[in-house]
Amino acid sequence: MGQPESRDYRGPEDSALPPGQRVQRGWPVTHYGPVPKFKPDRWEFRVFGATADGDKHCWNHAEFSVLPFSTVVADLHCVTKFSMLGAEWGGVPTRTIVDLAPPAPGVTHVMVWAEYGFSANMRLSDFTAERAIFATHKDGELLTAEHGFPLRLIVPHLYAWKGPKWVRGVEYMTADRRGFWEERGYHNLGDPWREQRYSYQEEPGDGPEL
Ligand SMILES: Nc1nc2c(c(=O)[nH]1)N[C@H]1C(S)=C(S)[C@@H](COP(=O)(O)O)O[C@H]1N2
Ligand SMILES: [Mo]
Repeated sequence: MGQPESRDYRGPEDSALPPGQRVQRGWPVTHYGPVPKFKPDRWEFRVFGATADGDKHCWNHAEFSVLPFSTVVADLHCVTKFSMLGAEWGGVPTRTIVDLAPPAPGVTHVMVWAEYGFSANMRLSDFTAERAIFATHKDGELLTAEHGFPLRLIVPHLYAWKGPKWVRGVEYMTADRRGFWEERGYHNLGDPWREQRYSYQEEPGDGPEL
């Protein structure tokens, strides 16, 4: 077989590689801005916005580190067209966070926040997808600083800009709002299987007015 294979299988209609993507050897580093320095005593993970109980939920680094750990195998698709297939991500499933800090009934979307104000929006259903995970590890090793240490989000079925590195929290929202790249020309939904790369491809209903 000449084609790279993903270790996870999504369904008969899917090939391993979304349209227009190619596999790149190694693991490129892609992000906007500088790599933040991790300050363990100041780090906090916050769930806020429209929570069920109206309170903010916070974990310091020690508290976050003892949340139940699990692993998923998932691909990473960058909109600049490289994909990395079959990585094993270890960390805390997004569903665990949602169980511990449930959203209010009217929540439809989340904004995931990272250091320096980087953000990515997605539907609550995308955020709570089965394999979505706040990752601390890749292939059994701690993430490096440039790949998002101490924590990054992986949402396997969306383009990788929807997975902030250096993530610090989640805002529950009762309406959609654009994140950092979604305000800057990238598609509000970002499904690589539909090649939803740029905002000019959006159809009515795909996202808030630009
Ligand atoms: N905080 C932050 N996270 C980010 C980005 C960014 O600019 N800032 N870029 C995203 C993009 S476009 C991609 S492709 C992936 C790249 O992850 P990698 O550098 O580990 O390959 O990180 C995503 N997470
Ligand atoms: Mo990207």
